[in-house]
Amino acid sequence: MTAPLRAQASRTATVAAPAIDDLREAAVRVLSANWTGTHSVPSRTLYPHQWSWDSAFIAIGLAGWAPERARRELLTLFDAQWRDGRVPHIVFSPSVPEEAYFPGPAFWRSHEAPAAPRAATSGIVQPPVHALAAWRVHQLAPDRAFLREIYPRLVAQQEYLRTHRRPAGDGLVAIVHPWESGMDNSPAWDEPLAAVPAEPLRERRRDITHVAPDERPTDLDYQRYVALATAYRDGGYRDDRLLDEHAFVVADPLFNAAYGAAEAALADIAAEIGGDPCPHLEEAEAVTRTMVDRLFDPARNLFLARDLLTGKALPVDSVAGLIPLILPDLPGDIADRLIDTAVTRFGIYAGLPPSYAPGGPAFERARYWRGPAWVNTAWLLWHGLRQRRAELATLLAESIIRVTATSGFREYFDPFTWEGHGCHDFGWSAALTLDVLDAR
Ligand code: 2M8
Repeated sequence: MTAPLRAQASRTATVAAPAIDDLREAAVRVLSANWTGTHSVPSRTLYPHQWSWDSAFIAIGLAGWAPERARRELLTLFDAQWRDGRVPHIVFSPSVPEEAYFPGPAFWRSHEAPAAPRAATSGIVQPPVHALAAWRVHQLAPDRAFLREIYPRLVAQQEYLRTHRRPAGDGLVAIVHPWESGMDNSPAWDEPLAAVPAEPLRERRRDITHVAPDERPTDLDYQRYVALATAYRDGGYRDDRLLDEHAFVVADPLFNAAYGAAEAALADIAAEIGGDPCPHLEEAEAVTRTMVDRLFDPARNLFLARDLLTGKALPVDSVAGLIPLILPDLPGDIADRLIDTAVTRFGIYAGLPPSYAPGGPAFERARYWRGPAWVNTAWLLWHGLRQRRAELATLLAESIIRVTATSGFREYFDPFTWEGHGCHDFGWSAALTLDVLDAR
């Protein structure tokens, strides 16, 4: 463990009961303020539309006290599902002006794509954590009618990934943009992104009008993000020649773990509504096996992303490499090795896991996904640890509570001091705090 993480280990005081009540009320206030009537925004300032994986996490936090909203959150997102099954990473609100977020609907031009829905959306996806969320919402507020409504849409989401996004034919789902990973400027993307030609931005970035530039991706990153999205859009968002025509094609362990965990959740959902869980269980098992074969690095005791254009593993200690702990079929010995890494290199005894392991050459404690700790990755790890190492899961839940009680529902946090960064009143920080509070 690094020195600052060891220093942090002394912070074991639990949050007192009145403070817990305040925290719960504050979380509900944030989620109420971010609710638009049909869905939630991640942040009223920085992210004024509906984001895909944010909505899944937010639905989980709504389920305990506003279950009707939780279900509406997910159903609104899936109303914007494309006819090919893809669930877009952003659904744009018509009432929000174009200049509020870049790149907005005029950039993505989804209505020109043959499979697009009526709503204006982006054309890329995010980690498919929605089946997991739908199942959790049902566990917290049982409603079979909701499960029956959402199940075919969740199946179509998986089907899109299975049939359109496995370009290498090796069973791994590919992402075609760093934004699809949800961990946009993770150091894991530095190498593949360096091969993407940067083009000068024609539009002004809006993110750095809300948040300090040194907490966000650089201009060079943005130039490449926009170049990649432009190329995908100009190709009609087609996926048939990705390995020949696209400049960024990567298998990410977090994304693939979400895909596998979604199949396991679909098995539960299918069983609950009288469907057949078997195909889902088989697919969950198959993707777990493939991930262990292709992405697990026994020297690092961590799953690594793989660049599918070069075939090379990307040797970066990202928290994404621990997320396969959410796969129910992950072999026990691999899980133990991941847990060891989570404790020794990501310090989860002492706080939330940093997005990138401290000590690595790209580590920055305040810049977005290059070191800071995030509540959603901590929650995914908590979820993965609950059945395997209950005492560690409890510690992680207490850390989520202590960090948000100390610093508020910020977007992300310094992994050593817990100072908050990014925007305030951030949806999934509030929602997932509520979930771990309810699970106590
Ligand atoms: C961040 O990503 C968006 C682009 O999708 C951005 O920076 O503008 C990421 O943290 C992503 O994971 C998240 O879903 C989104 C909204 O919270 O913000």
